[in-house]
Amino acid sequence: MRVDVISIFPEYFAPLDVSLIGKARERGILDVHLHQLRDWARDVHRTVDDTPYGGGPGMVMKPEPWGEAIDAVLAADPAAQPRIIVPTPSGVPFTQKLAMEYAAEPWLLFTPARYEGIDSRVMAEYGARMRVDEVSVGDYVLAGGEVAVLVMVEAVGRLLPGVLGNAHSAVDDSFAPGAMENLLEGPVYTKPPEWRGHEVPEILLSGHHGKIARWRRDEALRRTARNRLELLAALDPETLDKHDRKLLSELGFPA
Ligand code: 6GU
Repeated sequence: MRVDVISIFPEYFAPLDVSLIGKARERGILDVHLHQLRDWARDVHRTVDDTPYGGGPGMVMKPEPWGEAIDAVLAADPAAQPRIIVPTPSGVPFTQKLAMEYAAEPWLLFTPARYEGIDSRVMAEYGARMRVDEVSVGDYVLAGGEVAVLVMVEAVGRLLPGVLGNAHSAVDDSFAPGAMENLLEGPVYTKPPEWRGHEVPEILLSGHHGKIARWRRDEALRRTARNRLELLAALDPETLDKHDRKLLSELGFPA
């Protein structure tokens, strides 16, 4: 997968050199290209922002540098088109489902903004020619979209074939489609079996795979009920067995 990022802070993306994503890049699974937006500014001060039409606080990113920067990235492969992802707190929520969709794309272009965002005509211009998604990573406001891009590249990158080993697959992830859809993963343990008087739940030491799977599902249901009631409400009743229903009604959530 090719990933391009245009930003006034390309140095913000140093973490992409490290760990899982750094290794994926070394192995050629992920091809990251960082671009300095100011390289496409035309004045001596390399200005990329201006005051908002209609008044109000803050500054808006000018359309011309973004247009020229995006055109230059598109020209890298005129036969293909990237999916353009514009990080903004006003966007659609970034979810595991969207991460999986992006992981299936050959080419992503991220355009993280500073200030109050990018002149909306940039999204209109490219949105008429290709897919442009305005995406938010949560209900809070960051100082800029760069950290949101790091979040998305990490979530997408770990789903690329060959990035996680088989031993460490993404199928049991919280939010993964299938059995874990709308469920949070429960607690995990490793050696020693007792630490500061806290014991590992005995069932995990039993070697009884069926009972362990059932216990893990119970814990996932409990944790979801405790931390994310709205996810519990979104559970598909078709995916709940008799034991799930019994547990949920004991927790005070009759099916
Ligand atoms: Cl994508 N950008 C900014 N600046 N703030 C955010 C966000 C994005 N998602 C949540 N908050």
